[in-house]
Amino acid sequence: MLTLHHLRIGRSIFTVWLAEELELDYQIQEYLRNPETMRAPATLKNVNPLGRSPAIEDDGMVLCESGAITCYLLEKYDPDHKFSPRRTDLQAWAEYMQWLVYPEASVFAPLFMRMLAMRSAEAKPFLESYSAPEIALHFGHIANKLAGNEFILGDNISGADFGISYVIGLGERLGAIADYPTLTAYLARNRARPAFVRALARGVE
Ligand SMILES: N[C@@H](CCC(=O)N[C@@H](CS)C(=O)NCC(=O)O)C(=O)O
Repeated sequence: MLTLHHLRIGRSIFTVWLAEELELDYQIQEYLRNPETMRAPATLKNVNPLGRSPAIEDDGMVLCESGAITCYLLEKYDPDHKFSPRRTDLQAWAEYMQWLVYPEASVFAPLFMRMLAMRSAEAKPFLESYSAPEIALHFGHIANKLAGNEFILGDNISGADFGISYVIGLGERLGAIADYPTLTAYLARNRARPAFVRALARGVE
């Protein structure tokens, strides 16, 4: 059976949400962060050498990186392409891939800088002078794309919505989305989906 290694608090709840959208048969292995360092427990390194979550085990294979896990799960468990365009529609697929990799590749870094600055006992003006305009750039970009759309690619949910929801949720925790009602509404809509509610019942955020 598919095993999903889920570290609280973090991005893996969005993989649990995807598993629920796909109505997969899976089990969750849950990990708690060290409350002082906020790092993952060493046991996660028994799963993958980087000790990162999400990670999945399926058919004897261990896979990390949330975007790669999304692609794998959809390739295997979404043969009708309800959550991604077919590659034969090359432009639609390329746009989908762009939005799928964008959260981890571009949006996360300035959010992480803010998180570290907020956790630091001393002010970090250099970090904040870089991260604040970058966060505004990315959240403005996502809000523009979402304007009038229910999901990032239009009327239908896709694999790209899981990572986008993660970075917006992180932005919410960091107090960075108050100026973007479009993002707040998108997050609320996604969290209200039955699959997300089921995900939260199985693996707390
Ligand atoms: N780019 C990776 C990032 C994975 C990652 O860093 N996950 C965090 C949890 S949200 C983690 O495992 N952190 C462990 C630690 O910092 O000790 C992905 O998209 O999966």
